[in-house]
Amino acid sequence: MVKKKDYTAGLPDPSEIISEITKQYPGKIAKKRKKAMVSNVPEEDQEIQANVRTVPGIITQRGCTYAGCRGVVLGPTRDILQIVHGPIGCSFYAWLTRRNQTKPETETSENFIPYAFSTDMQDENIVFGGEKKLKQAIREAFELFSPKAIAVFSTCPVGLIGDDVHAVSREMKEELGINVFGFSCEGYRGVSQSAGHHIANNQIFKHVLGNTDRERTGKFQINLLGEYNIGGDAFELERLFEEAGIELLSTFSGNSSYDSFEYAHTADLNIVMCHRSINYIAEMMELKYGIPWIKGNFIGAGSTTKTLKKIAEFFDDAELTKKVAEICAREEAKVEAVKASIKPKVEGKTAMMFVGGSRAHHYQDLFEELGIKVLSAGYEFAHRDDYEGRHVIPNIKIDADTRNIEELSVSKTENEALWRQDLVEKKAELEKKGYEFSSYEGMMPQMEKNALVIDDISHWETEKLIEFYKPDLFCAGIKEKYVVQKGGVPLKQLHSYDYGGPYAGFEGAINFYKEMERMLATNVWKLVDAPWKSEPEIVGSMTINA
Ligand code: CFM
Repeated sequence: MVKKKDYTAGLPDPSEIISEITKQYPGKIAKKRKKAMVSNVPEEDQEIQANVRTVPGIITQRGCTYAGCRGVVLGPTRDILQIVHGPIGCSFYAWLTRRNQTKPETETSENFIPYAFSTDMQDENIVFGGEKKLKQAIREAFELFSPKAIAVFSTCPVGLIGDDVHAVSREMKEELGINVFGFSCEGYRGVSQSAGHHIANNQIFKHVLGNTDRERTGKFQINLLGEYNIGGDAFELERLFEEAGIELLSTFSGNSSYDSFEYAHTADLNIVMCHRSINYIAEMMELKYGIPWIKGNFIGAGSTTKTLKKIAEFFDDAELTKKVAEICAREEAKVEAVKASIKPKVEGKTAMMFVGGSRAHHYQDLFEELGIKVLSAGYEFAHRDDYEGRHVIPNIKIDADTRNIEELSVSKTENEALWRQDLVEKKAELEKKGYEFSSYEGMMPQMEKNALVIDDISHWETEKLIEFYKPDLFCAGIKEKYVVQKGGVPLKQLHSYDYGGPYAGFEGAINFYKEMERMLATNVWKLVDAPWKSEPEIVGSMTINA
């Protein structure tokens, strides 16, 4: 049974646990890992090491570049036929592994999400090249499904043997008369899936976004960037926008369609939800079309209200402002009623979260609403700006791994009709009044003093932190889930939501509160005794000190 610690007087200085953890590592590794651990002082600028290579063998939570491109950014899109060029194993990430939901317009509309398309490369293709097989696969897919667009994703061997997926895509585009484009998103291309986000952003921007100019269909047109419809999150947000009279043109990429990517440049405002995975498209759209972006968060009822009101403030329309206020008041009342019954049961509990590149921050709002204390948090693959805020971007050292990823040079569109001078002026005017555009403060300023912030946490560090903090809840993913739970601590998956959700918006907040009640207001975890406490285990030690 895990004995709980008392944190009512504040969080303990974590330097003791940092040195306990790092003393187990060989010297160089200890030095490197220490830079990724910060004892938080919210009002100070503190530097954390992020977006650098993982120490080999350390058991990271991270995924690969291909996963970030194919699985994360493009995965939720239903009608781009996505072919993975590589051995079949890589298609694990292409096969409904992220609980992306989608709602095609009609029953017969295209939806390729339930399929996994792969070239299934064999030894022979590795030795003699796989381009021929890829062409065949594209033709076969076209004949069978006649999609509007086909995307090709490179896995590690493709880059190693030098297959040119871009040349093949160009040739097939010509031959088939549909949009065909490729991604050089080999797993090894960057230090994590974050590189894959950037590559995905670049190629969508180059090959899709802006292809169709569409007539205006709504008075207030927005795009939602970095919302991936996990567990139906996007459906809840679509409901709110629709009622408010806000036209959601395109979501990148939850519940999205190819067409909506093509006309996304006709929006008036971009709302960035996951800053890590999609800030590139937001920035490029502003440079090319003059469309401004704001950071939003729809995780947490309070954040949802704040973001909706910020959108209304941007459009500055009396009717919209009134409608948004009405919706927020009505929904918040529903949320409050549920919160009133659940909060007393979970208030004062403690949580730790090590997730992705944005949720470790976003979910802190939901925990705050319930009075649950966040002891320690970190991202798997975020960059310093996601921790410390965008003001550090000019100071981030660009290393060889980052230089390896193409940085598109984007300039103002030559099509005068598409350049939104009106929005440029609106932005300048609102900024004078203190309205914030293009800004993100990052996770650390919101965290408590002495909270331990760790980037790219390892398995060993996870175990030591649980021993030290004895949290009531641990948030991570499926790889961590069962080890942590066998130790007597419930784990909430914040990637797939453990098949629950949605957790976004007001209905999402209610769902999350109920989930917290289920997980935290129970005595069942006290009955779990870790098997390794009573059964013999193998103990190893390091023999090198590199
Ligand atoms: Fe953005 Fe994501 Fe996340 Fe991410 Fe992800 Fe994800 Fe995530 Mo898993 S795009 S950074 S690469 S919010 S798949 S929908 S849950 S790690 S925190």
